[in-house]
Amino acid sequence: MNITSSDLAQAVGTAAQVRPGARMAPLELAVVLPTYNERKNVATMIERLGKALEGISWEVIFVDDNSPDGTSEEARRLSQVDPRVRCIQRIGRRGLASAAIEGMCATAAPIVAVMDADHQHDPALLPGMLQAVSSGEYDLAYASRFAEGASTEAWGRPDRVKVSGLANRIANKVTGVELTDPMSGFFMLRTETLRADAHRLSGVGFKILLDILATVDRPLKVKEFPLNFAARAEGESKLDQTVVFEFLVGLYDKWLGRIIPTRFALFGTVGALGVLVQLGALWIMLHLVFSERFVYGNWSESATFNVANTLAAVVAMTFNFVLNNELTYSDKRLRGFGPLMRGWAQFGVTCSLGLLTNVGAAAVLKTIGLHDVVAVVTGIILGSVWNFALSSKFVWGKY
Ligand SMILES: Nc1nc2c(ncn2[C@@H]2O[C@H](COP(=O)(O)OP(=O)(O)O)[C@@H](O)[C@H]2O)c(=O)[nH]1
Ligand SMILES: [Mg+2]
Repeated sequence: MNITSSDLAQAVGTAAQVRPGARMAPLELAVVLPTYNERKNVATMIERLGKALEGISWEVIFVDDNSPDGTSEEARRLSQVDPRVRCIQRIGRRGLASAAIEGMCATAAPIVAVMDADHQHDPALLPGMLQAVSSGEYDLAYASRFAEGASTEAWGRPDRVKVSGLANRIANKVTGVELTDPMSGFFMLRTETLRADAHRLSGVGFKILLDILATVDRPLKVKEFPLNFAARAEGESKLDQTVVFEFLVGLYDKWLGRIIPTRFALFGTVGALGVLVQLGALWIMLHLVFSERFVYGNWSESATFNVANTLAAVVAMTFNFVLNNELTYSDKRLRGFGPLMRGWAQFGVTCSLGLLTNVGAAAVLKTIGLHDVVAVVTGIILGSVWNFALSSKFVWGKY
């Protein structure tokens, strides 16, 4: 029996809502749209995709990181009456690159595209890109903001154009990938190409296209499509604040990530900054707070040192918690007063072993006559190994 869209409509009693052209032929193309707070763009994107992809059998997959604005609910609402619409709602996760990878791995379509959901990418390029990839002539098609015939004028962000230009040059040098816009978030390839190397993609920070090009061993034949990069339709950019940081993290991950894992390197860097904070706090306490002019002047020198160093370590611990929450674990960031206080307390508890090691080792080393700085730094190194192991599991590791 052939089921038509009007049969479907009758069955669910929503004739008016079933979109014409719902899939009756084998799936040709999946469009993955990573989303975070894009509720207002969901329906209009589906509409534009429908127009651009007429005559093509396609589906769209929203990969939403549990956006507080209800993007997932909106996608599911439309999905109920349009089988071309799917939604992956990720809980306790953040990250554009990993969302794109999960979306691309979740389709049965032989070819997959990734686009921004905010209307900055023109869906009208999709049929041409599909033609280039499905004909077998090219392995990958992508839309470039900087190719001949492209423009970024409508974007209205000359500052971001400059950052992108610089990032492109660095990326070209480090990865050897020569494209006019390797940071583009709009591209298409065969899903089997992606799947073959999905486990080797870094999925952090990096723009996913560059990640793919730098990861796949054999060179991919790439076709460039000039893009008129538009201004965002609704909502606001999530990458404005972090675009430089994400870029550097991605670059590190591709470059040295296999030797020292990126997260550990970030944790270590934050820890190193914490060392400076602890030394600074210790200096302030020894010279200003616990100085002879104050009531503690009659404490023994080593007692004063241990009390001051313990307090300095607590200051550094708080500093590390804030920075790790913002940077190292930005994909699992704790938000709001309650979760932050709980996280800080948990960080304190899980680090208390580290803190004991830290302060204890410093005290022992000091009594055997080592210099204050050597004693403190050795304590910090020993303590931070504990801190990383425990906090990544108990403070940010719930998921
Ligand atoms: N799933 C998911 N999507 C994201 C995340 N950050 C950004 N996006 C989406 O990725 C696309 C590009 O992000 P956008 O903020 O517009 O970056 P910009 O275009 O570089 O300013 C948009 O569709 C965003 O909703 C994230 O952490 N998770
Ligand atoms: Mg955007």
